[in-house]
Amino acid sequence: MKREALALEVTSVVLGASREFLAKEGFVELLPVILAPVTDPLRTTPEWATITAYGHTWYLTRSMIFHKQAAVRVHPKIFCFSPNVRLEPRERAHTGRHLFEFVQLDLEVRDATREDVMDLGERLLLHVLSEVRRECGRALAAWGRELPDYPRPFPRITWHEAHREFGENFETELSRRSKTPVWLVDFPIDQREFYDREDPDRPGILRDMDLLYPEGFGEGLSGGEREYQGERIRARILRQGLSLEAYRPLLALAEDGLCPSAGFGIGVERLVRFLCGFPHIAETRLFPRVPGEHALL
Ligand code: ASN
Repeated sequence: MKREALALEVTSVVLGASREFLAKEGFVELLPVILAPVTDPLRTTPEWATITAYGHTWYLTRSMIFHKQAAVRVHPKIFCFSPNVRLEPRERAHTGRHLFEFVQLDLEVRDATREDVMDLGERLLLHVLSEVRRECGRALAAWGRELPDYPRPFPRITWHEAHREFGENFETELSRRSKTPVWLVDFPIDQREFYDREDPDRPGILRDMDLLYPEGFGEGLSGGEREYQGERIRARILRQGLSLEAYRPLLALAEDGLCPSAGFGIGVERLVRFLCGFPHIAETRLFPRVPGEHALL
């Protein structure tokens, strides 16, 4: 089987197996939001993609984080295959991990803790892995890819421990040395966006996490508990030097009452890249959007 066809089959199993797993867990699927008056601040991606329509500026969704927080007011467990546009700097074309249009499996659970969604994430990932092995194992083996069954729970390391042990490049080093997926937890407050919840018992530390794939495939899942109280959200926006005006829709929602929640997003193409063992993420899409590059179709 050609590599492009293998990527399509693996992607298809990832989508099907995730939907099946989440339905059994009581989740409902939201339709994606592509245009929004407010979207994820993502300070490491400073350029914004917008369109003007009906006299307003609309952002192309960078992540559905605020929509997820709004949606769990309506249903306790929601997920979405969410197309995101992030105008990554051109240099990121060479990381092998960045597309400027990608899809994430984004989910949120009302009244959940970080530990609840970490447990869910492990079970979801292992279910997807076993389905991919079952459906595509032979085709993957023909390309030299064997997928082991990883033991649970996955190991975890705090951001500070990782930093101390592996230095500046800790994420790459940790992923490269690891034989199983590994959780990176407890990011310092200024390393992440304002919506990740500060631990009430440990000021300056967030109740959030990333999951790093083994073999150097890097970060594949990101999430945490959320700030949901208006005062806290306001303080965090100001702490990051952002304008309250820009996040007025979120603050209005918080006034009206947001719920405590936790969730995460898994980059679909990054997961497929890891499962297929491909060096570059562009190989996972028939129509990849590589930062800085144009496309034929
Ligand atoms: N989906 C991520 C989360 O739930 C946010 C993101 O994609 N930036 O935390």
